[in-house]
Amino acid sequence: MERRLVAALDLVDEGKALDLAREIQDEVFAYKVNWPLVLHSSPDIIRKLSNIGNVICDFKVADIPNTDRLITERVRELGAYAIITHTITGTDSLEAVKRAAGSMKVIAVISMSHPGGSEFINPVGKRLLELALEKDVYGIVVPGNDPVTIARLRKESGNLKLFAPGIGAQGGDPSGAISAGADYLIVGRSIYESPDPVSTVKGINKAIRSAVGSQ
Ligand code: NUP
Repeated sequence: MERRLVAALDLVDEGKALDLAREIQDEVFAYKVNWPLVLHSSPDIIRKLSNIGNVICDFKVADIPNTDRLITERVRELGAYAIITHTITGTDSLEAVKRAAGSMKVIAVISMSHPGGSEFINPVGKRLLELALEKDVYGIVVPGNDPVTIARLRKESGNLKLFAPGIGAQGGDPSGAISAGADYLIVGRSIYESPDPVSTVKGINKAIRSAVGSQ
């Protein structure tokens, strides 16, 4: 079966991040890199991890088009598979990311999984999804701890791939998110804080497989 697990490597030690990436290499679809790891190591971590597997840079790009372009071009040069961008900064900013990304995939944030997400972003999620669809992004970020919202977004988002963080530490469960229609699960702390990450990822993959079977 196609791999559907993305490991969020929010570690602050480059060596540990690389060791973990190698350990779980056969079980994951991609590694997600966020600011903590890059700021504690260097942008070159993107290149190093890309030699092991797909890297999704979760930089939530959210600026004027020129700055967005400069960020996206660099991420692309470093060999990333995909970049995560905000959409709330509007049409021109999303267009700049899409253009600079070239063949690199663009994943758009149209909703967020934490409680603060319901204050500003989630209420305008419908409009943000329209923009993401209009600009033909590859995927969207959906709240993995909210299967009702995932199911609605699955129906409304055509062929877009649904990436769902919020599993484990934020309360979501793998089967609930996959059954609701998520394509990929993004899991951080449950993996990198586990005393046995390999058996943890195997357990998550088992839950994914049985949920896919019941879809
Ligand atoms: O809405 C979002 N929620 C979220 O947790 C959008 C995200 N990009 N994330 C990211 O997913 C978050 O920054 C972290 O890197 C990961 C979830 O980690 P954890 O809660 O599994 O540790």
